[in-house]
Amino acid sequence: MSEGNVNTLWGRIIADELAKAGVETAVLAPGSRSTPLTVAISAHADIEAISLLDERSAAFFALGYGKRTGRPAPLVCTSGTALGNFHPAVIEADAARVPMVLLTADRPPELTDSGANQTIDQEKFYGDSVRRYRKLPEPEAADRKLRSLRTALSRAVETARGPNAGAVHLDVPFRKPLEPNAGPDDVPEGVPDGTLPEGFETPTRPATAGRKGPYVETVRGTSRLSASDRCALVEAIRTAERGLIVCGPTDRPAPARNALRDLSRASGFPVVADPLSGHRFGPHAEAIDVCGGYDGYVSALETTPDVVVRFGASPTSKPLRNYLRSAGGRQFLVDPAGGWREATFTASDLVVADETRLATDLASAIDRDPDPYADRLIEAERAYWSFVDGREPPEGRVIADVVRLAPDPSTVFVSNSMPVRDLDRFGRPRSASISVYGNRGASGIDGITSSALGVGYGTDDPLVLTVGDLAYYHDMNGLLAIARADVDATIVCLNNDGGGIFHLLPIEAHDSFEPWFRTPHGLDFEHSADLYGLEFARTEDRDRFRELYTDSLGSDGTQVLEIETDSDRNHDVRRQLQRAVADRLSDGDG
Ligand SMILES: Cc1ncc(C[n+]2csc(CCOP(=O)(O)OP(=O)(O)O)c2C)c(N)n1
Ligand SMILES: [Mg+2]
Repeated sequence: MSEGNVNTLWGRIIADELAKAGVETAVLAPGSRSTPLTVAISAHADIEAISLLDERSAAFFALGYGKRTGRPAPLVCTSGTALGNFHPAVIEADAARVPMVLLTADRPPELTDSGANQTIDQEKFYGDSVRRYRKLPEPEAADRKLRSLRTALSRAVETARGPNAGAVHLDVPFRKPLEPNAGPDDVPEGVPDGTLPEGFETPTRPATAGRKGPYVETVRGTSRLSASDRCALVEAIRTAERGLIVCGPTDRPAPARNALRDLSRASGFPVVADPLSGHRFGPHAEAIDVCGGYDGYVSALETTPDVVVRFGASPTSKPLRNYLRSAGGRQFLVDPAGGWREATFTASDLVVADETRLATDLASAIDRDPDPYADRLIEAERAYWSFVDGREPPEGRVIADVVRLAPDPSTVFVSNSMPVRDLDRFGRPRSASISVYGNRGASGIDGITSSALGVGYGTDDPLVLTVGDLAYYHDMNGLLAIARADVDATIVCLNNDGGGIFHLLPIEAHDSFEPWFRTPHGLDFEHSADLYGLEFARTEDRDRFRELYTDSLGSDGTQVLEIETDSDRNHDVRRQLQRAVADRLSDGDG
């Protein structure tokens, strides 16, 4: 580059500071006002920039990447409606605590409310869905302003990462010229030949000169209970008559697997693991009793625990949530961010502490034998799996196979609606390292494909996406990321021609059910695979699916495997099975 102006300088400092703060990937959507950001970030040697064209899909892709890696992939878009398309993913990031950094380009302030083209009010655009909003000042090559810019960027990355992770929104105004052409004489020497001006390249504070890393280094401790608060918890666990550990959804296993294993062994409390908790699958599932079939049998259990230790967000399973509500006893909700994620309001204690630290501390202070309730739960778990194996409804069977046949290690993304519920009910715990993700923060069926591909971009594991047909339809634009980000996936699309989940609701009995709720569409998705150059196969047969699935996992490229199902029949079998399981458990066949 031979030229530059103050916007070029501003963009380069932003890119440089993001990289120093640990950013390795950024997602850029095309547009003009964001030119200084796009040019600088795409040219930065330490940032892998991905160009995605639809802002809604781009934002979900960045969300997926943030879920898998725990690091934000900054998003760049132009001014106007473009930033509106980030909003659904920002909502999910807020609810599910996913790190994101949004850099929305804006017009100069005097154009707000002027009728100027593509100019909208971008101030606090995402309301309370972001952890922080900052409008950056207009670019200027002044020392203090540039220090403020670096501080804002390094803090944005840190704030986005947690402990209450979420999105940080930086609105970035630019006035023309936006391209890296020579502008008015407003930058110091050095910019025109492509380097940052001396003094702006590294922090100018003498004490940190030459330090690598971000302009502001953040050191964060882990929160730990005081000895007396810990004692109270130890006492409650030690004297429990019937104890249980519940692990709800979270993107990083919390507590860490070994710490959970130690706590379960020391307390004698069995573990109930949501499929999105990071604890349903993994080597620890061999060392301790991990229960995964509860969604199918917990409502039939007569006994409830009197002490429950709960980690993560509220469980996906409604039967489990109802069971915990009916338990009533002492329930400890552990949340390092001090949030409240328990909508039945039965938890009695909020424990604000790091989950791993807490589990390790408790494990070293307790030595309690399993109680008869633990034995009963484990017995029900064993009986459940041996009974349902081979009796699953058609869609549940596919999901059971998806995790049963997934390689070790692998990463599975599961869509909302029936896929996540079926995984909860039919995904049997395994000792293989299968990392499962979903968008359960706000449970949208938008952005599923993009989120999955973003997750896949953040790992070397083979990637599987299990998705319903409406969710697949919703984010077909997201398929573009397969080529543009070079991600391979096995996409299992359960096509029941509409929203099968609505069969679970009383609206099923009304005339409006079919046209307005189940909404059959009759789309042939093979065309979508053709459009994006993907392989496509369709089957109704279980054995054929298994074959296609294992072949896909063992080959390069992306395959879309469509399984045709009849949602009516699927729900009939699901209901019958539920009744049969309940009868069996209450017969004491255990
Ligand atoms: C963005 C968004 N719009 C609407 C909904 C409401 N909704 C929940 S599930 C569902 C149907 C999903 O259908 P599909 O993906 O085919 O899964 P299935 O129910 O058949 O398992 C709808 C419309 C939602 N959760 N998110
Ligand atoms: Mg469907």
